[in-house]
Amino acid sequence: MKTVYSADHSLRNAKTELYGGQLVTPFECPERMEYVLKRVGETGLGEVIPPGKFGMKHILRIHDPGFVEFLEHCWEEWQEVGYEGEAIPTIIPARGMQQRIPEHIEGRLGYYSLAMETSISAGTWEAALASAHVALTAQNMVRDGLSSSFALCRSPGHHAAADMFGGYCFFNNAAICAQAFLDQGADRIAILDVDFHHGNGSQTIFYDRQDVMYLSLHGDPRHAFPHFLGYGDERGEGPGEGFNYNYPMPPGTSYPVWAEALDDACAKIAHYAPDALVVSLGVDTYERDPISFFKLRSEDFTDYGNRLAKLGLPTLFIMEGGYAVEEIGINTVNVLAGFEGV
Ligand code: Q9C
Ligand code: ZN
Repeated sequence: MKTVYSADHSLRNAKTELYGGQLVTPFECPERMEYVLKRVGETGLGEVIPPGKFGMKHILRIHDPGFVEFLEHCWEEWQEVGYEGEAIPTIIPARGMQQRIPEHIEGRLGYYSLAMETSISAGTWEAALASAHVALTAQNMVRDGLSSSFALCRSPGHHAAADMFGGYCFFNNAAICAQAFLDQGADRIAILDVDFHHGNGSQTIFYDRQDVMYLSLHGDPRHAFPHFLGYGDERGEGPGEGFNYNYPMPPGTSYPVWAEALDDACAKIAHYAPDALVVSLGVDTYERDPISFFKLRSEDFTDYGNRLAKLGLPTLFIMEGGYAVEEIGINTVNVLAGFEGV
């Protein structure tokens, strides 16, 4: 399987994450990519290729133009008003407030954010843009007939909504690729999200549509980020009803229970018969992940890669989360090697 990778991810190197009332070094750090890339090389998974050039066209099929413009200029505007730290929102348009876009950067930052752990700093825009291009390059390879490809994306994407960033995500790479498949002639795409966290952005973007089925296995939102979406009774709305499936699971969930949910999701995907499968591949389900509470072991990742292959669908893997940095390479490549039956 070929991997698409851009060194431009390292342009995002935020110094601060608001966590437990403190500013800590972000869990979502550049070193993550080095470990995955190293493992791809060690295992001989396949060629590593750079992203191609795409304009903004595919990104703007998913994201609001005002949001994109905000991301591009946020850091310079933040500095212009004289703030010395990284850009962290302090107020958001909560219940009962106006959903109008303010002029001051503090207000615009709040308007376009869904969470407050993800600081914006120099290079964030460039890295997020490179990440979307990595995803689109891998998508193109599958569109052109490869049976699978791996987009080694950083920043991740599945929390990003049409006009909100957060949860370490800026552009929703999986959603952008699903829409690109459709725009290039596909009728149906399934997004299977195996990251520990619910992909609130991906769900929301396609919630009223039946041309993209979204299925997610994740930590129960009563106990886990993003806390305000990802319940089991969220099934889609309007024409999208019956095309959204959530599998929230409790703290301590280990592989047998998780794999049962996966098999159920795979049966639904098989019945839907999509033209391609997009896998939002987060490996923060790992037992030693520092911010998550599932108990998957490294060998479980190989097993589920194998189960995914049984669907027999053209498959685009998109990197999402995973914060046990030293094991992220092993766990990620185990899924891909399991898929290939190596
Ligand atoms: N107490 C992704 O995996 N903070 N994003 C969680 C836990 C945010 C995760 C705090 C986690 C975002 C792509
Ligand atoms: Zn995650």
